[in-house]
Amino acid sequence: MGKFTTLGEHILHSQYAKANSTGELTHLLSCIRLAAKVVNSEINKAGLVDEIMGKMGKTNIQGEDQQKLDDYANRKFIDAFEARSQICGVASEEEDSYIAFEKESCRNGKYVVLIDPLDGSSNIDVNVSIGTIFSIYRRVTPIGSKAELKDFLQKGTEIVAAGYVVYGSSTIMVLSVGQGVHGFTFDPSVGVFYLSHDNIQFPKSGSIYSVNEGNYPFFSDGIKSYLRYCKEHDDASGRPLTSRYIGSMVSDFHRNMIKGGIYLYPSTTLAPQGKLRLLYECKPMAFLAEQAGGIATDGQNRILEIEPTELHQRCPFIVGSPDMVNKLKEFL
Ligand code: AHM
Ligand code: MG
Repeated sequence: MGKFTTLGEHILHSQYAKANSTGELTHLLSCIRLAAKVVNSEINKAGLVDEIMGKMGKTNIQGEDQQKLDDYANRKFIDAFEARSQICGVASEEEDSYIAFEKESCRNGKYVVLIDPLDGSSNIDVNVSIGTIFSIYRRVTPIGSKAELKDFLQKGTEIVAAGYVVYGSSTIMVLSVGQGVHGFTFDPSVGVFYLSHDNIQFPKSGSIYSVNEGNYPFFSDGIKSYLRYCKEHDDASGRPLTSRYIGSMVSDFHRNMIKGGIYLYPSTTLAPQGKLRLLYECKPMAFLAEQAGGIATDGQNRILEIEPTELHQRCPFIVGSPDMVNKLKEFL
């Protein structure tokens, strides 16, 4: 595809190239694009509009504070999904349970969406990059029925499409429908996402490691030795590495995928399953990582092959350039 290719054109092109494409996924992805634009516009007002800033004063099912923008983004995406008929249900990090849409047209939808509407929410109030993460699966229950839990508890190997939006110095949507990873930068003057990063590949190795090192005392001995290795001086292997941690996984992942690096949120003695959610955060990013030639693991298992047992399940997560992830594994 040439210069000035839009996200819409790219989606159409990738779907038309597929046999048996009914256009439903195309419509669904357009719906995500539209909701992302709406959320982007609201995020850009954070700090200007008082009501948007600050906490909602309530917590989600995982006991975390919900920010107003979390709630706004959550509603915008869910409303957009319900307004179209391609999906029968949605599971969101901000909802207690999954939502099975009642409308008959939705019950005839063949997809479900899992979403983290605003990842990195602790960064909202301080003008630091945040993002949206989504993944799309084909339902396993019969078309025409209401979505059920088993539609959402699928292995990552079943993902049909996944992506994220980074609301940063510019807004970018990064998407894969299983044919590589492509990035589209938003031009706010015309309201269009243009293809800016065609066929993104993780560099084989890199010089960046991203981790919340404040958790060091609670890491396993293997992770501690790996972090010491990252900081050792060794000219031949280009160490010490550079430490970069934004605290918005989407943004840390995005930078590492472009520049080469590794992101880790491992288990700790305080949180043996780590912090990140398998379904909303780890699997979609693992899908994108593998599509871009990277590796995503919990330390032992390929993330995409982990069988989920509950919606808000957490999972240790290590993702990045293949040589770096393989190096880390030697320490575990
Ligand atoms: P969130 O979805 O509630 O924002 O939490 C996920 C975020 C990740 O984006 C980020 O990498 C991590 O939590 C940061 O956690 P910590 O503050 O413990 O380093
Ligand atoms: Mg999140």
